[in-house]
Amino acid sequence: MRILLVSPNTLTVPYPVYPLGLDYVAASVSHAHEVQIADLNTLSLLELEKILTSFCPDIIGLSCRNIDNIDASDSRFFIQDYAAVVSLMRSHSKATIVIGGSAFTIMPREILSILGADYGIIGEGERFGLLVEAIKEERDPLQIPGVISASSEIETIIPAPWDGPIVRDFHRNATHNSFYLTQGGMLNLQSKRGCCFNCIYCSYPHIEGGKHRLVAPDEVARTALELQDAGAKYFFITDSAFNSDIKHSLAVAKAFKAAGVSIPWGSFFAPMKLPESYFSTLASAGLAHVEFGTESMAESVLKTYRKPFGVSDVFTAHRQAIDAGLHVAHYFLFGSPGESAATVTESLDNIDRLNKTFCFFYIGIRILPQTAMYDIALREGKITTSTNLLKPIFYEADDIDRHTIEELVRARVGKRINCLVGSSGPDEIRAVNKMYSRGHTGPLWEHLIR
Ligand code: B12
Ligand code: SF4
Repeated sequence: MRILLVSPNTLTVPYPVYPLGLDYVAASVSHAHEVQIADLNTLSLLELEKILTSFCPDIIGLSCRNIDNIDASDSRFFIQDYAAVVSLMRSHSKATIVIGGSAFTIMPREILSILGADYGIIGEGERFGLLVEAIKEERDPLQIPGVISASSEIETIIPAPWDGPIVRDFHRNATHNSFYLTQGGMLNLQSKRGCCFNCIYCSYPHIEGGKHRLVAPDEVARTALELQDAGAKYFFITDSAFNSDIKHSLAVAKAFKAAGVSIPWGSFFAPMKLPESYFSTLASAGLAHVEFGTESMAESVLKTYRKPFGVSDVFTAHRQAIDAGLHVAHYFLFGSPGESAATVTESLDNIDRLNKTFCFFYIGIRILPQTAMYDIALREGKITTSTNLLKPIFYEADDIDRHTIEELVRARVGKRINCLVGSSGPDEIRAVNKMYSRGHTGPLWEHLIR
């Protein structure tokens, strides 16, 4: 059978992201079939149309990565763009359309009904290969865990994590690579799946599971070398939190060194208690950028968020990363249950004490199903079980509204070059694009560190 895998994600904020999920979906398909990837970052809709008529796929897999930009101050919604791509597919192809991806896994039934696809696979895309075989052999795909269709009444619960092999199909000469190599030089890789923490607003443990599934360090290093040999100037490790398994992350760093990985890399980290030499060991293996998911510097809010660290841990982890010579950024998320003018001010006062950093501020927590935040909002009567959460709904704290939080935050950091409130605006996007076109590589926020 001919299988076309499509990435419709054309968002370039904060930078274009290589469609990593499709490499795993492609690897799940038996070699008896022909697989082609179409990445809309590199193809116009007209070019996609031509592929549909010339390649003539039997099955199309569409990757739904982003529902929206989770930014309450400048909300952007992407599902209608994906729906437009599906309707173009319908008018130029008779293929069975299957959707999946992180956005789909968060709200499967809602997205399936808007997109009008034939099937959706909740959770990991490794089950796509099973679905292809079921279609080929005319068996019912709905028997596969996680597979739903618009007409089926199957409950949309996420299946148990995939326990088969996790294999990535990366081709150094794939046509879409060159786009990412010229727009920042960044590719990406995964060193494990899952996050063992359970912060109240976070959908990552739902998407990837609450238990870690580790990729062997040598295998991670082999992939990193492949990316490097393909021309990558940088890679991002997409793990929910790279240091949530300290031992494994150190083993991965050791494997990078042993394998001769020489390009810089970055990842998300939790600013929790770490061995004193942790960041210097990672720095010696190429780590350049640390993106801390700090979210607040008010002790009570960190507790409410169920963060695995307190304010003093943040200062220590920050200092350790700076001492290791790394570029350090923190993400902050205001508007938790119990947030007040006092906690916002406490947080901002502590943030003032973080030296040499870049800060990303988000105001307003996007309520997502399958999170503790959802249960809290429900209990407090801020949503009901019939509220449709696909169009972004942000939690409103009782003691302070989002507008007032934003005023407080902007009044303090709005003019600082090392602070960005909300996801980037047009000026920042233009600046990033300009730097990439001049050959700069990596995430670039290090140029704004103060
Ligand atoms: C790392 C990451 C980032 C990094 C990416 C860096 C890089 N160079 O890759 C950065 C920080 C840049 C980033 C930015 C953004 N991100 Co982000 N990110 C993630 C994270 C943690 C991992 C994504 C990843 O690569 N996973 C590894 C790959 C292998 O997994 P995957 O793509 O999900 O694919 C698997 C399955 O989903 C499935 N699958 C995928 N495609 C398909 C297709 C078919 C047909 C099938 C059957 C299955 C399938 O199979 C794959 C293997 O199992 C996720 C959360 C999470 N834990 O999933 C959020 C996440 C994807 N991000 C999200 C968002 C919103 C964004 C931003 C819009 C935020 C912003 N305002 O800037 C931007 C968008 C960037 C862009 N250009 O698209 C949301 C998307 C959902 C939503 N709420 O809308 C997520 C889910 C987090 C969340 N808040 O819930 N992100
Ligand atoms: S540590 Fe990060 S990825 Fe894990 S649950 Fe908390 S916010 Fe989510």
